Amino acid sequence: MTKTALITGATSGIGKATAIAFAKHNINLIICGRRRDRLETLQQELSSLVQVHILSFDVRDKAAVSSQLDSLPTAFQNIDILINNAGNAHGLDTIQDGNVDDWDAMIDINVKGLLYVSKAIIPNMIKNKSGHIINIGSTAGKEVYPNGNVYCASKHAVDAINKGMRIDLNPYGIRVGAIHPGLVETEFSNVRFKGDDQRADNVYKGFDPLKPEDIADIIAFVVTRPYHVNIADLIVLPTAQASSTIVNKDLGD
Ligand code: NDP
Ligand code: 8X3
Repeated sequence: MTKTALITGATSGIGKATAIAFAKHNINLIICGRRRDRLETLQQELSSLVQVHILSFDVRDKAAVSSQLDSLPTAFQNIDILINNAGNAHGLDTIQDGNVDDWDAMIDINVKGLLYVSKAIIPNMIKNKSGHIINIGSTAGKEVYPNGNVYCASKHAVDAINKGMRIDLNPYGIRVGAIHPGLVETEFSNVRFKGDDQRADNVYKGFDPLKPEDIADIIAFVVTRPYHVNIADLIVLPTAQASSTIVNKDLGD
């Protein structure tokens, strides 16, 4: 039977690439993000392959998350796969120079937003005794790097929530796993550096970073394994990257 996936953060980067990969695997889509125009363009692009529904909301808005998910058309109410992907870093500062609004954004989006969306979708998975949740963490959820403090904390929280979800949903046969990418060239650094695109571009200069499609391919592989196989935790790095702080730029791009 055709499955339905809800992807948060589908307007850009990893989420958008995952929507495209899923459409090629004949998985119906609920694509989410704040930039509705981008969702509409993606819907047009993919609707010849699968059914695509748009939900435009800010994951920080608890009421909007629950009302949007409560208002899904019948054909989209049974969500088999949840990709908790929406998130970003805001700023790259020492803890003493950190901006409190940036801290709020990262905790509210990357942690609380993921929880709000999950809270709305898990009950139906429990009822079905079936479902698959993939949480997009980060290498920043496995190690802390200079100036990464609160972003790293938010992704460590995703790592812990992923493990907690897997334990608590185990009685219901729900698959839960996380994918933790290293450096992926998306709009991530443009957001982190608040529109300083040159600084953002420099992050990915001098080596061959991951592309969003690399992560999307892996997510598609994970969700298409036989149901008794749960890929629980996966770190994916560009070959040039050994850790958050060690990137070999001698190889070139
Ligand atoms: P992008 O900036 O390209 O995409 C971020 C996505 O998140 C957008 O679709 C954006 O949609 C959505 N989003 C951000 N804030 C909100 C919000 N408040 N409400 C709803 N949606 C929101 O970055 P990536 O694709 O790289 O990031 C996707 C995930 O991957 C994030 O969780 C990130 O932390 C993680 N990651 C990224 C890595 C990288 O190097 N790029 C490495 C490791 C992990 P919109 O703005 O339209 O709302
Ligand atoms: C994004 C990768 O290294 O900027 O999570 O934290 S990094």
